[in-house]
Amino acid sequence: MKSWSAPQIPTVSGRGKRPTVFCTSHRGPAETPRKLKEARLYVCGITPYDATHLGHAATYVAFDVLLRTWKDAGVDVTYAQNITDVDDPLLERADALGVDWRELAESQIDLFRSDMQHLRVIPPDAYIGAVESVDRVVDAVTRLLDKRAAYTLENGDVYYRVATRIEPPFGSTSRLERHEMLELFAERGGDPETPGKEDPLDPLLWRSERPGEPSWDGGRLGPGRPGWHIECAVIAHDHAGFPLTVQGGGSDLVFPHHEMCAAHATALTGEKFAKAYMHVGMVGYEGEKMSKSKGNLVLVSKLVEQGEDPMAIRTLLLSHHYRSDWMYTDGLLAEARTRLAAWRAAARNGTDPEAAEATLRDMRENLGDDLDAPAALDDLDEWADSTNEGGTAEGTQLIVDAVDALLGIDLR
Ligand code: 5CA
Ligand code: ZN
Repeated sequence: MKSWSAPQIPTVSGRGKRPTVFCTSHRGPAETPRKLKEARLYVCGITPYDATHLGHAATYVAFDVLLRTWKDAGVDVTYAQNITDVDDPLLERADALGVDWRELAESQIDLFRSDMQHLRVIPPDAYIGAVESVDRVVDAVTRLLDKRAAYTLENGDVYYRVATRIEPPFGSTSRLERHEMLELFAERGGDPETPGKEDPLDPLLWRSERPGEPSWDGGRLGPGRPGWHIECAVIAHDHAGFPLTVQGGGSDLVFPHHEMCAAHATALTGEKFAKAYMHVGMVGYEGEKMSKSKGNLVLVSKLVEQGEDPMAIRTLLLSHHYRSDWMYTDGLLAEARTRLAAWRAAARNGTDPEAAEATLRDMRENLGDDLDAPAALDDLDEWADSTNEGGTAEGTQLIVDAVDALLGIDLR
């Protein structure tokens, strides 16, 4: 699938630190090799039916900062992202709107691309849809059946057996208790009640053809369509490779999605799925998580259409640590706008080159420490307060380039 145009990234003198990131599975800092030279990043992409709200944007901007921090540290990154361009919520939404599901997906992916471009998010190297991966999914599900890691119900639906012995074992990604897993599975797209399943937690791998639903040739599986978790396991395998250095997404994906992706991947290949799992906190609005079902969406495209500067939106997103949950308010966006204006005003003044170097060092230090973007923005506030006569254009140039390269905020 076509992605979007990459923003220019200026080169900045010196090197940043390889960032330590908090890993959900370790419940602490991920074990990142000090000499990490190459990284494989997979970030769960959108289901194209309600793009792009500020929660989505917060997630992709957070991984964009990881990518930028890695690049600044000289790490070579292979980055893949999927698009869940066929799944229940998309089909249901298309039905409700009375439009073709393919048209809905296409228009929402277009919107997402333009939003990512406005927010200066670096595109993945591989941007891959579920639909274009059906053959690979069929192959993977067939192999899981052959390995007895999956079974077929009478109606032709294929399920993964969570009891399959794998190393690391099922449950080591989320480290939840079984009762917590059962609760989340039911809440987040799982079907614990389906009769005939061996374990209520067993997730769907292949949904056999139903009247009125799209389907593809599944070979031995019969016609049908892919389950959600196997889609990401297959795309991550083919386009980034195992073990991923970081598997990422919002915290709503910890269970079941990332647990199941890891289980499928390991059952298929014998390899560990990811060395680290990075999860972004949930953005909410008016007291609840931002989501289509709650009807409380603040869309990036709407804000931009109303004349909002995308760099103010980016500043707003970066002023919250990626792991925190937070509530959007219009006041927060106004604050971000004011801060951005102060930095831009400062960029018109000269900066003492030594002070510029010190600001760059501080920003690199803060981003190296679990991607502390809010602290890096505080460094910019300090810089903006201290620019004045006696400074040079070179000093300012260094800051402007650094803010662009590291934080993706264009102060020009
Ligand atoms: N297609 C799947 C992933 S394979 C999916 O979850 N799509 S999504 O459109 O629902 O979400 C896209 C990304 O945004 C996911 O990483 C998800 O975790 C994240 N996300 C969704 N809602 C929020 C929110 N309110 N705050 C922060 N991140 C969110
Ligand atoms: Zn995913």
